[in-house]
Amino acid sequence: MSEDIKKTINELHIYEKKLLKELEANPNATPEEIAENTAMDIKSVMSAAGSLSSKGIIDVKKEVEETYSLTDDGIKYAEEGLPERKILDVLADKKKIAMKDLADETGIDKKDTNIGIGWLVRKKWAKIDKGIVNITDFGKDFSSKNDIDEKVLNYLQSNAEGVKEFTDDLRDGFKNLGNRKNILNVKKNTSHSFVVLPKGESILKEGFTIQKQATQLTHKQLKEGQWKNLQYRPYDINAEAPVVFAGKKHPLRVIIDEIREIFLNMGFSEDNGSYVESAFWNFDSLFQPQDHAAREMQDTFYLKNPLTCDLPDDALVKLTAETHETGANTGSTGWKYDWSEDIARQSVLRTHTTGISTKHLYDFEPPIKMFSVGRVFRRETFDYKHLPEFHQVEGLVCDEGISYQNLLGTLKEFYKKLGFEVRFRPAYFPYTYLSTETEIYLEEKESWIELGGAGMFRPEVLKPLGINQPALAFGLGIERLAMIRYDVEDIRMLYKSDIKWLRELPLDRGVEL
Ligand code: FA5
Repeated sequence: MSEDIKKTINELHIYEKKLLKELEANPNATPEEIAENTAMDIKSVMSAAGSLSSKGIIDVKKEVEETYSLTDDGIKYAEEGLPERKILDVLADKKKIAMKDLADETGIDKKDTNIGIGWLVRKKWAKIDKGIVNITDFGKDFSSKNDIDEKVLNYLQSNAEGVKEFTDDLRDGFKNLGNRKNILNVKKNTSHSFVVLPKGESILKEGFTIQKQATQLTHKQLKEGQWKNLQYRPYDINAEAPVVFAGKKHPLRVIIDEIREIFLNMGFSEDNGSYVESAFWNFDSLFQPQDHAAREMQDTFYLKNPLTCDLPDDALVKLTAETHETGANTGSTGWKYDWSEDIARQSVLRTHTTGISTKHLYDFEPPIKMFSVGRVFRRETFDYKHLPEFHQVEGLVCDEGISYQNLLGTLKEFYKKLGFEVRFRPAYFPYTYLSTETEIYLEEKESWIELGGAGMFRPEVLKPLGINQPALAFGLGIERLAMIRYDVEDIRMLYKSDIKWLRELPLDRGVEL
């Protein structure tokens, strides 16, 4: 204990010491008195007090005292009477007055007439009936005596220096006047007092001397050796410092950049497509029949402008049509329906990034190792794991000898590099066989969440594009990865711009400056 106290004393600033000593001699001293007795300015006294208080050495008590007085309007009302009183005076004589004649009859201005009539009715001194103001019995009663508001008004008028407190009998009137506009003036006076706490008592008991402390060393002091005899105050290296929130990248941007880096390092090259795509590339090139559920309005955003997109060259369109209808040369029987060019021309907001892969296969010769990152759009209802607009990373590898094992290996490697342990589940996509879905376990939801779909492109996809080598492909949701990485239970958090959450995201979770 004593060691602690000694250390605390050592770290006290000279102003803190002066303030403590003064409080020892004069426990009830006000900040102003302390300033005078110690020859410190009041600012230094308050700052030393704040510092002592943060160390639990003294307590700083703050008291706010309010003084009430009348405003100019208040003084006018005290002298001339409140607007409702002026009207009541006339009403006491005439008993009723038409609303329209009120200003003329009472001789008060329009503003006060309106205020007065309001209060007259509220105080039940008068009733208005079909535009006529009639005095009530209650009003007659008050015609010769003051009500509580007027008593307070008079009291304040006779105490021009201001009133700090009202006796019980006046309190309601004071409240009423306070609720009216521009009658009462409130002056606030804040005062501070200090109380020495047990820790402060121990410091005073231990005792200390007040010596001038060196705050800045001069060249001369260093050169001539005077620094050796100076008094220094040790730094408190445990003192709390203000928290600084450095600017940093959005967590979603961070994870996207990380994903790009991983694929580039794994030898993939990057391609990208456009948000607006033809149904041909988004669906038909993927052997999705034209009556497939995913194409329905509830899943896909169809565009009015442009209403349609151009189709690729005739040979590809013709082969795609034949594959859908009969299987063509793919060894498949096809979907057995009449394929429509009009449906293939429809323009859609891409629902996935897989159309980029088929386009890439059409434009480039194997060997191919391509990835692409982008936004996709679906008519989905928001919930904790669904957004109508989200990001996917698409991957494609096409070469002689590529197998389903390569697909699993590639995905495993990718997720491992991101720090995730995933499981694979058999799945179905119209354009792949074998197909799989990767999943990860969500502790909080006690369920598995799907991270992405993948598979080996079917011959019905590859053959029309002129590809004879096998191809693996995958499409992974990025927001879901971010959700897990940043431990958010609801995917919407990523787009909320919740500044508190963004600020507090620790840098060691991979968030970059
Ligand atoms: C596809 O989009 C396929 N194109 C993936 C694919 C590519 C399969 C290549 C085979 C070969 P799916 O609809 O399951 O699959 O979406 C893939 C991932 O996107 C999901 O696993 C999920 O992580 C994410 N995702 C899907 N819908 C949403 C949504 N509404 N909000 C956020 N993420 C979503």
